[in-house]
Amino acid sequence: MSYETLKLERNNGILEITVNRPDKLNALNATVLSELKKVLEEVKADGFETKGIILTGEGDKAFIAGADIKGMSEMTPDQAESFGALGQDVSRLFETVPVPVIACVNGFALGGGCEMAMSCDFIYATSNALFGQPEVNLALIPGFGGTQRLRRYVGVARSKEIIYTGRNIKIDEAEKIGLVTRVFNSKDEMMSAARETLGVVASKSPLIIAKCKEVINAGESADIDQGLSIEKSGFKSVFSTQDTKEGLAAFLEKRKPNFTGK
Ligand code: CO8
Repeated sequence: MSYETLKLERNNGILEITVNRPDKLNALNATVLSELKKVLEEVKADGFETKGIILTGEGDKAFIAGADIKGMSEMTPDQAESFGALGQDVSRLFETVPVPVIACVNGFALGGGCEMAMSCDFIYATSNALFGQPEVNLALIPGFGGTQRLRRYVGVARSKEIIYTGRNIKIDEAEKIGLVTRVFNSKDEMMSAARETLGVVASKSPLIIAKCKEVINAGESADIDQGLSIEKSGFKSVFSTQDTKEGLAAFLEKRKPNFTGK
């Protein structure tokens, strides 16, 4: 299957998705979003054939410079609602697909680009990365989840300051405020590190990683008692898996576990 606006590469179960519109700084139009949605829905249904995902942008200049401004300039309110819904669906798929997703941010991650990065599990970035929610400069508000997700990374007050001013966030600040998990000197270094991280995670039971992701995400909108209750149910549920029996037995038998995803 070939895509007009995405490049896909698979190595050892790790899927690398590169948004490929470098002449438009990888801006997200409806085609990019529809193609991302299709790929992510396939991963969701592939029974852990895919063990992890890397999302990045083509070239060194931009990860994703936002939603496509030209496209938005011609939209009616109803069309804007559908476009916003499509972007939100994609962001929700990155968030809920049952495998780890790393955003590898090279250059601009503005508006919808910052929002897509934040919907991944965590963000690796190069030292030339630039983040921001500049929507107010266009008399827009963030529409692919930025009003909800930025505060989960940086807190409510800081997210308001960033969104109200529409200012850029350079890498030192992005790292300091917890938006970015790790910083690299080059894109090659970042991609190697992301592959290595996902390789480590892929050596665990995919069921257990999926459960960790599900429980952590569910806790985002829960209070501490609800969150602990969700954790308790998750903890109980893994005891019905073969992988948990195998993990515990392998430790006791002083051997490496052989996880099957069952
Ligand atoms: N959309 C469309 N095209 C873009 C975008 C974009 N977001 N960003 C850059 N481009 C295009 C430029 O128009 C230009 O195309 P062309 O060569 O045909 O004129 C090409 O990419 C290269 O860009 P520049 O020449 O501007 O490159 P510079 O290095 O001079 O500047 C910047 C780079 C600073 C990143 C600049 O391009 C810029 O400011 N881009 C816009 C950034 C922005 O404001 N992003 C947020 C957009 S709004 C948004 O994302 C809302 C998300 C939620 C939507 C919900 C809808 C309901």
